[in-house]
Amino acid sequence: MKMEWVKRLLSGDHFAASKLISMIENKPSKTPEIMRSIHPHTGSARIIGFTGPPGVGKSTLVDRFIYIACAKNIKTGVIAIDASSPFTGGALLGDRIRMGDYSDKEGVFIRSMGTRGHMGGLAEASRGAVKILDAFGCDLILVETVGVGQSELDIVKEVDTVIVATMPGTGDYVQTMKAGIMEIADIFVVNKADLPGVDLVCMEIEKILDIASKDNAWRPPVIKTCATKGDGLKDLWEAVDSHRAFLEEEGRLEERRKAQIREEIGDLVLRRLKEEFWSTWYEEAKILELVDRVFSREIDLYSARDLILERIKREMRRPF
Ligand SMILES: Nc1nc2c(ncn2[C@@H]2O[C@H](COP(=O)(O)OP(=O)(O)OP(=O)(O)O)[C@@H](O)[C@H]2O)c(=O)[nH]1
Ligand SMILES: [Mg+2]
Repeated sequence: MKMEWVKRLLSGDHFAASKLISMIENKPSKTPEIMRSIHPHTGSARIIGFTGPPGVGKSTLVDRFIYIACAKNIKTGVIAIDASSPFTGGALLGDRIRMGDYSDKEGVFIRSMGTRGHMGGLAEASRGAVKILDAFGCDLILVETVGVGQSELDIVKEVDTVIVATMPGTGDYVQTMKAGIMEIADIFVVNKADLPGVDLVCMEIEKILDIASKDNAWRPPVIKTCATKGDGLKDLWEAVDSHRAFLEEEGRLEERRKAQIREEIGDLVLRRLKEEFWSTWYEEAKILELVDRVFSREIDLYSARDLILERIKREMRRPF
């Protein structure tokens, strides 16, 4: 049954793409088999991440990108992770793009994924969704993530180019960017350039870049946009193209993607180990016995840990 959906996906069936994403969202036990069968068909899409604090205009920027991509006949997929605002694509393209699971009119596939109902974790589900859209034949995949912190850092694990969006009046955000976000941004966007204070934010970012950028090979450009009017979008698109060209030099894209694969393998292994621990070990009488022994001061916590690890090592030889 799953293979049938995969076959339909590979032949470009929108509904199959939607169905398979639902499968990995709702039944993560099916994910390995799906991923195994689509893996040979992935790797050719360009993947761009849009991140930044709530309300800066990420969805509006993504909308604009969809619009440009459509005009260039680029098959585009969008994954919006935990985004609170809907796409306004309708306003841009009449009723040709509708927010929803799939829109098969213009070669655009849009999908929102929320934190709720993800048995296997949102990061894993969203990475899976990106791979499904890749196998589906999307040439361009846009990933929107909202929030500050982990979700922004997770984004680099799946994209080629990270666009960090800010807007005037986000001084605090710019300050926190020093911690972590500077390193992940390939391009900065200061959106809502129609509002006062835009140059100040640009200057702030440039100042931080002056101090932070040790690797001179790529200095993230800072682009001003007004997404609602479409101003600056051409510059942003060009910046993405330049970054792509940069990645394609000296094997950087390959290096980046291999680093991502490494991270993903690591995440999968750790998740599997955790599951094994919680499901099999934590409930076992054996651990309760260890708790008693630690409580009575017969052994200490670290010895208890080592005893468990020893046993896991032994028993891991059996299949999970
Ligand atoms: N003035 C102005 N408003 C904008 C601009 N871009 C987007 N907006 C508005 O800002 C609001 C938020 O835009 P979204 O695109 O939904 O922002 P977002 O970052 O996707 O928001 P979340 O998904 O909730 O994090 C909407 O009312 C937009 O119309 C802009 O360039 N200028
Ligand atoms: Mg949004």
